[in-house]
Amino acid sequence: MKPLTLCLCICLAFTLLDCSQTKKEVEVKEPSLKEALKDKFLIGTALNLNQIWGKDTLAVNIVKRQFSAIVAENCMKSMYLQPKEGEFYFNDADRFVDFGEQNGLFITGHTLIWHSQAPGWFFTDDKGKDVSKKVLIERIKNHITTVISRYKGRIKGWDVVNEAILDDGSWRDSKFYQIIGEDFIPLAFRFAHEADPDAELYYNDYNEWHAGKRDAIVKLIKSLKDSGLRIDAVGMQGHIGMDYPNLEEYKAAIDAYVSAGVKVMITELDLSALPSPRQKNIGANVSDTAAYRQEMNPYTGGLPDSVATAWTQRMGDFFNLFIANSEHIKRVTLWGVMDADSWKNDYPMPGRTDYALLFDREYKAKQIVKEIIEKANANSDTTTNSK
Ligand code: 9MR
Repeated sequence: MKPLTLCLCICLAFTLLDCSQTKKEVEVKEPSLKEALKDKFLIGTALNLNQIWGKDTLAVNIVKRQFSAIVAENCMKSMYLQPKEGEFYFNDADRFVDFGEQNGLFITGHTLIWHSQAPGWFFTDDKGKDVSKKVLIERIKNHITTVISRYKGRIKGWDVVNEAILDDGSWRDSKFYQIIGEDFIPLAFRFAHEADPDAELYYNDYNEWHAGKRDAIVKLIKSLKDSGLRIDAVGMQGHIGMDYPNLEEYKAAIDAYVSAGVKVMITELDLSALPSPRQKNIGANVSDTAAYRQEMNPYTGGLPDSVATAWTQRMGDFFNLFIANSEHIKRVTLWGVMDADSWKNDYPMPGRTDYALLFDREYKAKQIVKEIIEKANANSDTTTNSK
């Protein structure tokens, strides 16, 4: 090699080395959500199977870097954990819990008793008829005891009952309710506590800012407490839209739950950027779907700047609320890592392109991530957290 070429090669090598060092430093120095929010609340995400099994490495890197808590999006629901009576399938859930422990993440179990994604056998006998109250209570007990005991001391908190109350405050007419009556809730909390007395226990629901539902949940919390049962927090699913709910309603609900003597967790946060087929009560009722309409899917080629700005502003307003109330909020969990994986692409209307989460379809952090970090840092001298 000629001396000039050699010299050029060495210079290039140093330049490349220098660049990669600078990049490394930038990566190391860039603050993360979990660091910025560590004195406020846990910041979590739901994991899907590709993430749990390490296939989606880009998402896994985001989870490790940005989040301090995880929940399984689907694999711990009863239809997956106990597809046939007495036959449990724990492979995915085991892997999920291992992942959480290996990465020092707070692990929540979701969800023990839910009308949706429950296996059909749970409620019926071998002739297809509804089982008796006694049999259903036995099945609930067996499911809860088996699942919680397996992860005793490792899963720190459980969504014990999910979505048992409707927006107007009446009981959901689920099989649990039809066969057992409202007692299925205290029973589930009792069985959960007996299986792991140290685990935190939660009631989780959507639209909990609706006054009717809010008041019914407050009543439920009080009655559980009056019966000497453990309930640590209410999980407020945060399936929100650009025009619902308003921040005052949401704040009033947080205050109501806190006054009833529990912590609050924002458990399934996503903000749909799309128009909603119904007003104000979209929530997450799995059966409230609408047929696809082209005009309801306006942003297939990307969000226009004005909508992206409004989205960032609105998500930022919610994080301002969470940070201002962090004394009472234990955890804020996003319902997924990046936009392409969000269930909102198919709910309430299938086949749309939504932009509901903090990371975009290229796995890039959206502007809001930087803003949340700034908000947390700006607030860090003013709030102390006892959690
Ligand atoms: O995000 C979940 C989606 O992948 C499933 O198809 C759906 C089935 O009902 O459940 C979704 O998660 C739900 C969560 O477990 C409970 N609250 C409402 C969520 C959205 O339906």
